[in-house]
Amino acid sequence: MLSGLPDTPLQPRQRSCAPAWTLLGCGALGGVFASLLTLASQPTRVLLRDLHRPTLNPRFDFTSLEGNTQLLTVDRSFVTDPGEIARLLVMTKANQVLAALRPLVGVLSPDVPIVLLHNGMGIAEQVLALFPDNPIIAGVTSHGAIKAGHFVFRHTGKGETWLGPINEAAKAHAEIATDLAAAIGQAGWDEQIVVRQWQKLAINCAINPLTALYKLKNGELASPRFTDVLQQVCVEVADVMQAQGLAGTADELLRRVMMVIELTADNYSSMYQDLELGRDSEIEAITGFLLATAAQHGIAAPVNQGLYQAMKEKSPVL
Ligand code: KPL
Repeated sequence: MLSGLPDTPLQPRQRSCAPAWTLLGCGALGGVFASLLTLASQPTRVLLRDLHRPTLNPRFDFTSLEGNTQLLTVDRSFVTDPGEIARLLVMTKANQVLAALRPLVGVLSPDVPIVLLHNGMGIAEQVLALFPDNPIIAGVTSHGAIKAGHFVFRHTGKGETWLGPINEAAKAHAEIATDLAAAIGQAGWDEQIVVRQWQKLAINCAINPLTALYKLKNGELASPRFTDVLQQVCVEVADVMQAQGLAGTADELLRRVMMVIELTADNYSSMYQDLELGRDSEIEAITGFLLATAAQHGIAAPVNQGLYQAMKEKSPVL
């Protein structure tokens, strides 16, 4: 062997220093997922905006479902200098996804899977246009979370999480759901993720505007006062789903809505929290998407239209 040369062959360049997960979006749910992944010893990094450039890695003050609070040091980097990324989990609000991802166009390697976990629909297709070669995965989750301060996160409700492929390239990445399940308790892979997205859309169309407009906890929607409006919202969503060629009845959607109302009874919906904090809500990606799709099929959706309008004007409808 020639002196000075390594005696083992050089390995092809790997993403050796890339953590298993890079999270974009450190709101309530992003903070809780980053905490749970860190606690499960899955190397996790959060991508922060330069605006919030802390010198040190942030310390998350995380309270679990059981009420245990602990401080977790979470690795961080910045959107402008993200470092190696193995898989990107995007947990911003629906209305921030595209702006958050734009700086990564031309930076993100085309084989890096992008997982989108936000409320509402219609965003994944736009992400695909920005990153046409990357595996794009859409997800739905009904976990409850609260951001109670700067890097202070509370896990307030255990929900279901489902992921599934938006494009062909994503179909080979079911292991992402398995890894996620090891940290958050349950996460499934569903090739027909679009059906689950619509079921979640129905839940958000029903729960989010009403809780935000009437300043209620999710559980308060179980009152008979809301029975008719919840039912009507589900009838309209089911009509649009059927027009889209998807199976879904109003009764089934209503059953799911009532189940989430019960399971997250003590939670404030994300739209309630957005409105209270004066932030933009996800109404466009939720009810706005439903109304746009209904219009394409010539379907009237007056109850959802009323809730949409009320959210725009921030005044209750009942
Ligand atoms: O997704 C939610 C949200 O608040 O956005 C639900 C499931 C309604 C839980 O609050």
